[in-house]
Amino acid sequence: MALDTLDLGVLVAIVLAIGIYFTKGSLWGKSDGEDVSVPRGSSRDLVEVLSTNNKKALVLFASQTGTAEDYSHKFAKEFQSRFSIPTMCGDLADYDYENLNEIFTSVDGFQLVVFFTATYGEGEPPDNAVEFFDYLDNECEDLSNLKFACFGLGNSTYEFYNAMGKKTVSTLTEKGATLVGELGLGDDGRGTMDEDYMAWKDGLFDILKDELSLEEHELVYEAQIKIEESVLTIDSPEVSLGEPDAKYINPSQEEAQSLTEGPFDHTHPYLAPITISRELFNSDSRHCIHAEFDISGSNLRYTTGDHLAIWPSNSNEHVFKFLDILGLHEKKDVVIDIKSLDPTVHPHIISPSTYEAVVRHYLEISGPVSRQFVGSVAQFAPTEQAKAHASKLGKDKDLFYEEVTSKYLNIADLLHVLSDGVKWTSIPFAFIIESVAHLQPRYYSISSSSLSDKQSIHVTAVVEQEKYPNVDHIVTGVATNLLLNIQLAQNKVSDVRPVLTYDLEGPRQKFTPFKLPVHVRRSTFKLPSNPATPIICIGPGTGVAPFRGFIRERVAKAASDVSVGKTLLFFGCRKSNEDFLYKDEFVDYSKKLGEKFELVTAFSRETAEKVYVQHKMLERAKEINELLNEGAFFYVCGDAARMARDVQNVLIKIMMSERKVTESIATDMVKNLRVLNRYQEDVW
Ligand code: FMN
Repeated sequence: MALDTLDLGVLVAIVLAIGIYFTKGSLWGKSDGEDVSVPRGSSRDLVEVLSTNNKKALVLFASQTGTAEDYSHKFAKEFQSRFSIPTMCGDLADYDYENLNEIFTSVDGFQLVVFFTATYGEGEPPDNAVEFFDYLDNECEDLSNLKFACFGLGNSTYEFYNAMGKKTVSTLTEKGATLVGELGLGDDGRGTMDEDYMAWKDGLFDILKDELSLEEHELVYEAQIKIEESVLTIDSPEVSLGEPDAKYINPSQEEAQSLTEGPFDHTHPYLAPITISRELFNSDSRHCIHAEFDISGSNLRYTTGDHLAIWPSNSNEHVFKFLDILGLHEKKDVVIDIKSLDPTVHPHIISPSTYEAVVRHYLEISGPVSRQFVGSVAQFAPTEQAKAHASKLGKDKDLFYEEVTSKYLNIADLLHVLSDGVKWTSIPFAFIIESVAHLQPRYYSISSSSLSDKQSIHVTAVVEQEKYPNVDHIVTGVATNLLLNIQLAQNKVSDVRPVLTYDLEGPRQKFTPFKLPVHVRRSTFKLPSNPATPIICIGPGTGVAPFRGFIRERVAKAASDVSVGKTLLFFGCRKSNEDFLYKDEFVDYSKKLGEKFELVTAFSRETAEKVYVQHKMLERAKEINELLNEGAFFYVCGDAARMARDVQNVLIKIMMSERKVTESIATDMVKNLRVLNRYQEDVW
């Protein structure tokens, strides 16, 4: 199951989620920046870095999967440009915070700190911000000099909506800091993140003009990086053709060792062979892929319930359409050097590289376009008509929704429509790199058990291919269609024509045969430490993925004579003969676990009335209550928007009817289960 939204290039908060706070600092290593006064990583002292680089404003991001990071870069660039205030953008994990309060007194002319804060888990900070919030809670005493603004990134379908943005504001103000403007709340759940950001940013800029007496200028693109075409060729050994990181290009002995030894993380993935892949659906139009990544011979480790990050590349169709509309098709193999013009700006791209490699491996080209992008690309339009149309779309929220968002246009589609196919040859490639979001890894709940499948990691991914009414193309996800292509090629399936095709060989054929870069993200979604504890699992669709891992773990335990508690699994899909994932396997698990395993199924399209897992839960109210009384853990995995919330409401209902308590007491009981970690969610 995928946890990534960007995958679909669309929708929802996390029709799957994804991958990562993605500070691929190491990827920058190969390019020579210009006169870097305080190179990245050399100082964690904010006052020193800001002073040395003559910066007067600071944007910091708390980001897990890169969205807050992308917005913070965008903001820093626009703020600098609009107000002529040199602005630095930084990762919260890269600095110490002891002198946060002194910035305003020690850095001459310093104006403002802006936080971009995403929320994870049950209202928790992204990994890169854990230390920062620890510092605020436990060490920080005084922030009375600090003037700050904050934009929170969250999803209103989660119980702890934007909890970390809210916490940033409440904690900083408690310590005496002054909030400028209001906390911005970006909501992935309603799909309005971009508009929420624009509204907050415009409001903040108005306030800043008044409160800080800042003078606003017309927004003109100022490059922070420089692109130079190189004398090197695509065959030069030092050129990156999209290798997952610099160590993969031309590894020294030590680097070669790290390719199997790790450590593996968001800066350095393991290139894992997919040894087995298969189709799980029985359907002409829908696909779900089971893929097994071999981790033997590597130090990549996982525990049951973790997530696998898959680093995708873009499809041939998207890459060529994108290069074509920029007029770069003929030059796709030309080698370019990417250099920073600002020592604090670090493009996450290994260079030298080629135009094609950059587009294929680093840019999020198949996802939705932001209104800000359209407004700013207008200045490079090839015709007056395209320019006027792009500027209008950039300014008109409703028109933009009607003509772009609701039609699921990506950047290349939109440029094509705006200019009627005339190539946009005047867009500087530096602008493209600086303005297009970075391609992020996609996260999948691991569907294997680290006990029974020590040498392999399994994922279960439904292929994102949506046909919406009034949209003339199929909206596709990046990573899941790549997995489909691998499955078709690996099993030599010739009667399925994929919507997208990919370069499966990868840079310098390094991905042959069937390898993909991956790393593991630890999760808190875990089995009880005592295997005898009963568990209730609600996992419709690909939400069943982690529960397959849980069950395999219990089967392995039972096989070595450990007593295991009951596993009651609720699974739902459309039809028993179409999308019933792992149908045969469950029969096998039943044989092995006997009465300790029970599968309850809900098939939504087999009866006149739709039946979902929630309905089946109600039918089993008595048993659910009894298991909870025996100390059962309750798990939910799948769609956050509707299912997870409905499941919680149904559980409250069950508590009310079975325990004869009021709604408010039942609600508290469920809350209490969460506090005790006996109610866990892995939702997107
Ligand atoms: N948003 C919330 O408001 N509250 C949450 O508790 C929450 N938990 C999440 C858990 C997971 C596994 C994922 C994938 C997202 C969650 N979100 C939650 C939504 C993210 O905060 C939101 O998608 C944000 O844009 C991600 O920013 P990032 O890409 O910078 O990490």
